[in-house]
Amino acid sequence: MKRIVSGIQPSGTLTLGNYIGAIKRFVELQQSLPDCEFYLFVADLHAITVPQEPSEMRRRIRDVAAMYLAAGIDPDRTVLFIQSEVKEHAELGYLLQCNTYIGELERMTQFKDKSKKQEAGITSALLTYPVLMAADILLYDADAVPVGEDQKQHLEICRDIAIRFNNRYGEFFTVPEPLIPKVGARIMDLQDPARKMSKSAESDKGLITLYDDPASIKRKIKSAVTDSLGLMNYDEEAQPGLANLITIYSVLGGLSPEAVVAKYQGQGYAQFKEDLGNLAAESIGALQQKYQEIIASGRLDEILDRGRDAAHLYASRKMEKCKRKIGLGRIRK
Ligand code: ATP
Ligand code: LTN
Repeated sequence: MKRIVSGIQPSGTLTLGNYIGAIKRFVELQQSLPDCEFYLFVADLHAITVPQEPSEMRRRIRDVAAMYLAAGIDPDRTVLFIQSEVKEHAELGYLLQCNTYIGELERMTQFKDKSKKQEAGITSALLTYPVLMAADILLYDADAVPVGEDQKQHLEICRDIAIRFNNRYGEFFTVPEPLIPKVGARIMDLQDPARKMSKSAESDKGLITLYDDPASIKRKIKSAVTDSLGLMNYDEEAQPGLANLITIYSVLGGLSPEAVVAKYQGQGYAQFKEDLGNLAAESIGALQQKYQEIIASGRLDEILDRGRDAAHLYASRKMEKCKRKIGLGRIRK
């Protein structure tokens, strides 16, 4: 049976970018692929590669899990769990580090970007971040990994690590395919369309979070940077701000970008922005309502316990085999 695996860091407040690029996509796959198994986790071990306030982090871990469920993750279809509760992730991460070169990690753009942002105290775990991510994926023999565009390079190194391991020790890991959406793989900052909308951005002006109230969502969309051409086109190069808004409309409204362009052809941006503001406020409002229901239901812990046990069962078996393959441990007489 094919397995699909993904994760999100509890490194800040979830954004519309996370929802469109990753969460919504995962839910759609879960609904459209009845023959696949799904594993989805809160990547808390990844979040601590940069400083986090402990009590904040603990709250966000629950928030991310609850938001996944609010978005339509079905705990009977998807094994939903917290990464740090399945110790094999860290364990396999170490074994894979022994098959990864410093040079290839130093070339990762996310490492370069994140270490540039920090003046001092760049942790060694920030460098080895993609190796832990490879462990998350290879531990479950994932066939496919749905992520946004920014994770493409990490998926490539994961594939390289798997292939290298298989060449060295014999076929063992499944080499995964990235699943990157055609539309919505990279939602941009509303104030700076050259930058990715990111939950760890310094200012929240250009990002819509999944906790924003309707008035702020509408305000942020209204003040989103566009251009002075006043022409409804889907052109990421020449009109990046507008293209970003069209993308958001397209995904939330279930229309192709071309259909959105056609719908607003000949009109200025104001009406389009107003409608998009309403659409986004409505979609996020519905999510928030479900989120409150999940929190109030008191089911979260039971779901996460079940997820942890199921994930651990798979992971521990794979890990045992992996150690044997490498030659660790003793020979049983
Ligand atoms: P950080 O800014 O702390 O690095 P992030 O917002 O990039 O975090 P991640 O937890 O790293 O979020 O990513 C979770 C998932 O959301 C990944 O699959 C990632 O590709 C996707 N994602 C993140 N930002 C965007 C975006 N702006 N557009 C589309 N997908 C995104
Ligand atoms: N690094 C990812 C989060 C993540 C992930 C994974 C995604 C950690 N482990 C395994 C897919 C599969 C990110 O989106 N920043």
